[in-house]
Amino acid sequence: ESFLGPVDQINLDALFSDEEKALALKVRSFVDETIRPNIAEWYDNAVFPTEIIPEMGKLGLLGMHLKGYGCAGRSAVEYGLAAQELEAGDSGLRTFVSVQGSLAMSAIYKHGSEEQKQEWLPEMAAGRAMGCFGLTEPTAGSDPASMTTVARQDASGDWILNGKKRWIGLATLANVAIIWAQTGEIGGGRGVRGFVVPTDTPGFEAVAITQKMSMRASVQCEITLTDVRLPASAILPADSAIGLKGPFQCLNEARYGIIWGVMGAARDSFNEVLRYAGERTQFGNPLGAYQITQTKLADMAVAINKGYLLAHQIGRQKDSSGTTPPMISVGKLDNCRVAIEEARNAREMLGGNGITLDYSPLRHANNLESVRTYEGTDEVHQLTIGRALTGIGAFAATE
Ligand code: TGC
Repeated sequence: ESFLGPVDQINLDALFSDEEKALALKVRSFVDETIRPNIAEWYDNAVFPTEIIPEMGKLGLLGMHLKGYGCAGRSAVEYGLAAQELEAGDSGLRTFVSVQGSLAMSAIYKHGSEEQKQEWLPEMAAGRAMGCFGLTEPTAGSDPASMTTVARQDASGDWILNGKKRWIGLATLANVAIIWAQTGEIGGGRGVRGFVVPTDTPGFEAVAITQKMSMRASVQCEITLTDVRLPASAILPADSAIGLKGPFQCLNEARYGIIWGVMGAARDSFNEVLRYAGERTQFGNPLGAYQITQTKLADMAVAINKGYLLAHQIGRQKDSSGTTPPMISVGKLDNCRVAIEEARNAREMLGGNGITLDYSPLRHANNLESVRTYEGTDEVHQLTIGRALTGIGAFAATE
């Protein structure tokens, strides 16, 4: 049987090495033992379980694609496989791993000084320190170039940060925040720079956003920065971090993880409804004996098989000659679309039972509303692909 279970109708199993499959199964055991028995309660009570973070560190899941500094140095495909196993548990927990590894740690790894790397990466890889990534603002979502958080250097060389960030994962729990701020004129992408901000710095305040209907086993926050004073050494110094390409290179990593992650949520929804179709009897037969159920299951499996193929192709590409932003956009756009549609289809097939937390598909579908929106909405990715196809940027009406 395929390591991906019954959804694998095209021998996807053969695309992966024994080592890759062993890693996926190890992460699956962690999810089965630690996340599955508790996720309904965490979701219902809006709890993010910080106690499982050290175990994630031991499994090498934090910054797992980075090399050195206590990180696991795994391949892109292995990282993807781990992401889909985690998201089969819950998108909120995969999101933590993405924010920690692909955003906060990647920012330090790609753009940080040696001192910044030594100070933060080993602690973050072990799960002893948590990070967050502050790019989005209350009025700057799809258009981060319009950010109004500013960093100004005073005569002593210190940086002073002022502004607000919103929708920032894990900020109330984080020890360190990567804050992107405008050092030039507001409205210009090239003046954007990143700063390593210990969250106990005076003037840094994070408040959790409550009453969410999605990602309930995770925390999204608003950050207020009021005269946050940082030493000159707090800036991410690398040339690669000058301008918006600094954060965008980190977003590429997180978007890549999503391409795989959401397939885990789709696969879990499929497994749940396949099991149900075998057990639930109506009009004298199990639901699975009705043609209408079988055609739905078949369409779900076909869509999920294609999603895995897309993730696999982009993953192998990333491990060989690298990816381009449009490639990542193709995967993020379509795999999110497929995952949310299949999670909703699964909910529908579960009937009334599907609206409870006894079954995973509606929880997945609700989570995927966030996943589909963050790290670039459908439209941002469609327009990224459109720009690659036509050579014309169509993000702004005046472009
Ligand atoms: P544009 O002119 O296209 O680019 C500005 C500079 O960046 C470079 N670039 C990239 N570099 C690497 N990877 C990419 N994917 C890149 N895309 C662009 C580009 O070459 C240029 O470099 P240079 O050297 O010429 O300066 O920028 P634009 O302002 O026109 O924006 C284009 C657009 C719309 C695609 C971009 O703004 C975008 O991707 N918007 C979506 C933003 C987004 O995904 N936001 C989510 C943020 S995540 C977050 O804050 C919290 S969610 C996670 C959590 O905490 O839970």
